[in-house]
Amino acid sequence: MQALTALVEQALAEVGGCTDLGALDEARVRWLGKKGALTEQLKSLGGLPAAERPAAGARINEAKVRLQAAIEARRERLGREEIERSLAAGRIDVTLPGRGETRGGLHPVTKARLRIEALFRRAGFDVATGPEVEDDFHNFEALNFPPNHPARAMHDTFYFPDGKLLRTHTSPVQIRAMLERGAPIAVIAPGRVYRCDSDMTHSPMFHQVEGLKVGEGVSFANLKAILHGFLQAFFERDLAMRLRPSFFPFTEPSAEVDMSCVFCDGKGCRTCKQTGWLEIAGCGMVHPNVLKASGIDAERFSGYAFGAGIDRLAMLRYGVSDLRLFFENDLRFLEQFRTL
Ligand code: 2NL
Repeated sequence: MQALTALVEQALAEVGGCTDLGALDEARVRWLGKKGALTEQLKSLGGLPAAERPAAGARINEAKVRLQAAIEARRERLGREEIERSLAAGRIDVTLPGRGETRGGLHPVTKARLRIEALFRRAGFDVATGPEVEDDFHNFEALNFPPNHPARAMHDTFYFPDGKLLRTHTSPVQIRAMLERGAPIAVIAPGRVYRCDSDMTHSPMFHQVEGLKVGEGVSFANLKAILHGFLQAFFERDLAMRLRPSFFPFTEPSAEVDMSCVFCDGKGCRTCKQTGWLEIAGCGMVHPNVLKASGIDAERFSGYAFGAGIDRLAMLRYGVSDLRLFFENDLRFLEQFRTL
């Protein structure tokens, strides 16, 4: 009787000292398992006189039940503590501010191109695209460049071994459009062009937009109006435009397009080299030979065409001083064009 009481005290103390479910289960096996200390007590009942057996058995069973209840209570408490620990470890404070998502943005050259496309669409032009790998016919011959003419050398062309080339301007897109759709037609052709030329202000790949309108009675005055209207809309201000005589094989007459400097308003500054003017495009009336090579009746139809560098337009519009910034893709530069 004395021994059983001591045994139960020891068992309860051990159960109370268990700090995890594993240790508690080991204790249970030690005391109540098949070879457990209390189980052994029951087995030893056989050695008692028959008269004492019922009372002793009852006490041992009572001790067993008490211990089982203690183990169960301990198990419940340890289980609850474990759940609470894991909840505390994985706690998320939903009231904390988020880390935030930084938005991407369009490259300034893309922004300029989309702006140009929108403005010309509004003026009734379609936007056309075409291959960057071209053939001699679409890039030169149809544009009235005579074979072996020095103007071809002027374009610093990248040639492939099979005679194909990287287009030096987007004119071939317009030649293809005229061949496919005939006249009347009004298209612009924005895109990448390539010239074997690289320094501070020239990249071997740059972006050009050309425009072409062919119809009955299309005049040089129409050309001036569309160019001036475009420049004022693109730069969102009143600005002066002037034309200077020039030469291109594919237009006659031809002109260089200047606009009053957007930085000094024509007063003279570093950007315009104190002239008050910025050279912004080339233009002219489509040469009859070009119309003919494109399957258009040059007696009935006339047309104007122009070409401008998108990179340069983007530099002037967004105040970028160095062309190379457009091609380095430095995020510190590009981030400044993110729109919210
Ligand atoms: C410049 C000059 C120009 C054209 C491009 C053109 C296209 C066809 C027919 C006739 Cl299909 N002309 N394009 C005309 C005049 C000038 O570009 O300085 N570009 C950056």
